[in-house]
Amino acid sequence: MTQTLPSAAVLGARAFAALDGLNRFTDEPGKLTRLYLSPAHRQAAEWTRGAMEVAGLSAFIDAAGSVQGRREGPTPGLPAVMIGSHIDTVKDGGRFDGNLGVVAGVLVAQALRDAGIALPFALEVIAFGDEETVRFPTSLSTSSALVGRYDPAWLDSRDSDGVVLRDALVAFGGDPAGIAALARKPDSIRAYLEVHIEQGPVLETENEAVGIVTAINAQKRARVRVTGEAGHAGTVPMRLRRDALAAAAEMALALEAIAAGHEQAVGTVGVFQPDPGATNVVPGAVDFTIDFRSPHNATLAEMDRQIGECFGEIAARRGVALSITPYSQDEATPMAEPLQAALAAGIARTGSNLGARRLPSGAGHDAMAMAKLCPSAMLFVRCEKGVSHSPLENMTEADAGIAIRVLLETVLELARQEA
Ligand code: HGY
Ligand code: MN
Ligand code: MN
Repeated sequence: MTQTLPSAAVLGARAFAALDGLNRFTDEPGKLTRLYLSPAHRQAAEWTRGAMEVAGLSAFIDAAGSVQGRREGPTPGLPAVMIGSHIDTVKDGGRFDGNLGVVAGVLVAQALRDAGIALPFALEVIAFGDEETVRFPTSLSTSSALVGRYDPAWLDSRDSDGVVLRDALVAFGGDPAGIAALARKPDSIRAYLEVHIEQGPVLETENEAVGIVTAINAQKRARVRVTGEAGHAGTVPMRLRRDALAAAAEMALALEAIAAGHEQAVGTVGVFQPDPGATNVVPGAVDFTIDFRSPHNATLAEMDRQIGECFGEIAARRGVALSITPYSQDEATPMAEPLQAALAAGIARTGSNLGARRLPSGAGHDAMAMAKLCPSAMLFVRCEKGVSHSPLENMTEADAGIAIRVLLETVLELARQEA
């Protein structure tokens, strides 16, 4: 068997062909919407399992809905180097967020198998299913299952249509009772590597194809409910109103001001649902979400305090009731230094013209969960104007190929270290 490895250009072409195949599966024709446990997620999981098998991995869809593929090392049961990302998307999302990292893992496995290169460890590829946590109020639930931090309360959570996660998981073909058994022992995974588009402008601005993630920002999300008093839009005098929407709007602007007050922090209201939502009715209630993040845990805690204080003051002044229900929180997560160095070595082996820019991640990733179990690292790839969570998300085939070749070289670097 030859020892030749495919060039970055060949890997890029393969990656784009694979992404075309994977991204046929959507819950909204004409858009890419693939929510956790939806019919499109099931189709995508089946496609991914097949692609893993073609690449020489034995693959299955696990109890939580992730797709796991594995090829043993010289003897069965050795610790694995795991390559992964997610195949769920946001609503009307981009083709590359998550999907690229899964395809990258499959192509690395295929290239090593085709070149007849045996590794001193097992190789695993995983496609997580609930990284976006768009459908249910969970937090990286499928990667949390792998690291033994699955919260059983998630099974009772409901999506916006009232569907219970447990029921959706059974309908998907998952097994709520089998989730606990997915937890891996810490020494069973030697390293977790994730390739992901940057979803920001730094690499493009600095004309770098790839970059090494130093840490993933701390983040917190909560559901907020403001309850006032519904009334006739034409007859209730302004001074007598307890308008829930006006109060919630003031809170949204307050979150924006709090985030703007902290260097590198961000704050977003992404969901905003007035009730009853009729033109001639003063809104009696509003449900909205808050998502706030910072590179520093202490700053996130201070923002949390400010939000509680500020929202409480607005509610008291306006005579409305307020409930804030946090559902997701992750500390700032540093990426393993030795794996950052291995990625830098992989970059150096891929192209002398490539930089090894280190940068933080403002976006969350499954690597935040995996880092609680094993050394984890991420390779960022340039994307057009840094746009993501949008159908305008784009990148070049050449950059995809460079990133996958870097990943391949990094796995070989870990193999050299092991030997
Ligand atoms: O929201 C995030 O940071 C990630 O894309 N789910
Ligand atoms: Mn992602
Ligand atoms: Mn995303």
